[in-house]
Amino acid sequence: MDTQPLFLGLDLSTQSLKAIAITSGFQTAAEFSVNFDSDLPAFRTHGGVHRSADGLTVTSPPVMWLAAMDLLLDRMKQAGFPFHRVVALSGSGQQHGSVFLKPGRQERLARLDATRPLADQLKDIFSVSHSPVWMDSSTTAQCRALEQALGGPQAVADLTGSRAFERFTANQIAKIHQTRPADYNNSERITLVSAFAASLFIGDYAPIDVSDGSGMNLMDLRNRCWATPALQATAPGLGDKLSPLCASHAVVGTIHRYFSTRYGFPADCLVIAFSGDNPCSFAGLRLQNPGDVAISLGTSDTLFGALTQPAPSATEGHVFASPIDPNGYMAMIVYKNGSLTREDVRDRCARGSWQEFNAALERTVPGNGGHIGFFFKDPEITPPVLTPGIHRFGPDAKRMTAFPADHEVRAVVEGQMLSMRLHSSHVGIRPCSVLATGGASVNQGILKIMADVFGCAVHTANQPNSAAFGAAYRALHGWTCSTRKRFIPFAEVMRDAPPFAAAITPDPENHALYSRMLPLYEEREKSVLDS
Ligand code: ADP
Ligand code: XUL
Repeated sequence: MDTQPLFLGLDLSTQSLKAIAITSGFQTAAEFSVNFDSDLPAFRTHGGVHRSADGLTVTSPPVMWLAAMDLLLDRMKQAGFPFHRVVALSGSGQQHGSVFLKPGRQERLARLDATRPLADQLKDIFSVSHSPVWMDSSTTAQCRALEQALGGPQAVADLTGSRAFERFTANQIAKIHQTRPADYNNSERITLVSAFAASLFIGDYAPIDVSDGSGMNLMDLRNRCWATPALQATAPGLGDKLSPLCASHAVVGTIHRYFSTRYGFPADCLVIAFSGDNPCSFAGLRLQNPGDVAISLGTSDTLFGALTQPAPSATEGHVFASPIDPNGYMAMIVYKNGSLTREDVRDRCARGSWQEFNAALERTVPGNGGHIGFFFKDPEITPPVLTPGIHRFGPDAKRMTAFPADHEVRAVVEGQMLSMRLHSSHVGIRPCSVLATGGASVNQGILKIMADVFGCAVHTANQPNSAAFGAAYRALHGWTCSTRKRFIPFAEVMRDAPPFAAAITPDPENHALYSRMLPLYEEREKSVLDS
């Protein structure tokens, strides 16, 4: 019988709760999941959330997360999952979402009764029964107030790593304090989704790891402690309500006897700090060296990069403390116009076929004969653009209303890649290697332009569930540091992980051409933003 130790990664995301167990040899031993809408219909969520009529307020019931944990662990038990082999676990949670707990509930967590489900015992611990989640955009007034109190958007970014964003926890807490002061006052503890899930496993309030803590507009990014001016500007007495911060590889406790008695975890199973889903994906994609960049070409496009020096921006992106390096940082830039915008061009100009799309790329040359386009099919996050539209510039710098079909195809891909290079440089990213993931990373034509624009090798990783894998890797990392009683670099722990797929190498001439094109692209972008 297999007796290898297992490392468990949980992923409490917006729509589902997943578990992935790996061996120290990086074999995937098991995967399980619970979908909130279909498996827990009593909570009446759509996509895991409830939306207000105006769509601005978006929440999830935290009791649903408890019920999901009960169901997931029960399913694992029924399937004969070898809980007794799990030596460490960690987790990933959707970022920014907050959980508000009534006074005295620490005691309740400590006294869990192994004969009853979690949801049954803990359903009344929440002072706010509907947790704000990252999709909420109802707190613009609170964002402006925070920026005003701290000296403007760049000051907030310099202190916390991001300007004030509606979904960031400070602004959500400020809204609760202003609109429901009694609920705020009745909250002894305010924590993140990730740290809340960790609290269940240790039977105590778990600390917030510095990486997920960076998504709150409340943490001093460089000193990795709560930023007093931000706390004071958010709500009175907040410093006493927040969980303390901890390193992302820290052991936050050993597993509560509830889980060893009910499911068979070993009594000494370590619980490593839980973190946010993007930090966990960053770990799952093993971005361990400065200059390592991952680009996920999914529904939206996301770029992650490892940094040694943070350069937070008031206009684009976020800088978080690294989830794998206590002295490092990760930058993240999100684009709304990703695959759906490429699909729109494919459908209009390449008869709905990726093959035709790539043939059009083959028929055109790098630089696109001077045709540059900005494709905002949807309002864009990076750069911030509210009004959808397509802006085209011809070789003579004149605006054009349409491009020939082949130029349109190349323009959308070149424009997206140049934008990623430009805006990632604004937050301090200097790529040395790029790892492409997500649905469109199967497209060699797109990857070739990516390699030429960034001027570095592009590898591919076909790894769905990178957040859950990242949580399992972080469990292994934290466990290794704890058992060896010193910090071990993440890269050393991941040394034997399977390599990513072979690279596309850049053409130096094409790269030089794109480097010359970048200032022109930036100028055109400015004119689009001003118009
Ligand atoms: P999600 O972000 O929802 O997880 P995925 O990472 O699965 O999305 O990516 C889905 C997208 O991948 C689709 O919208 C599709 O446009 C894109 N895609 C799939 N195959 C190709 C291809 N050959 N070339 C370019 N894009 C592709
Ligand atoms: C990141 C963000 C989302 C959530 C999704 O800033 O808001 O990616 O983390 O779970």
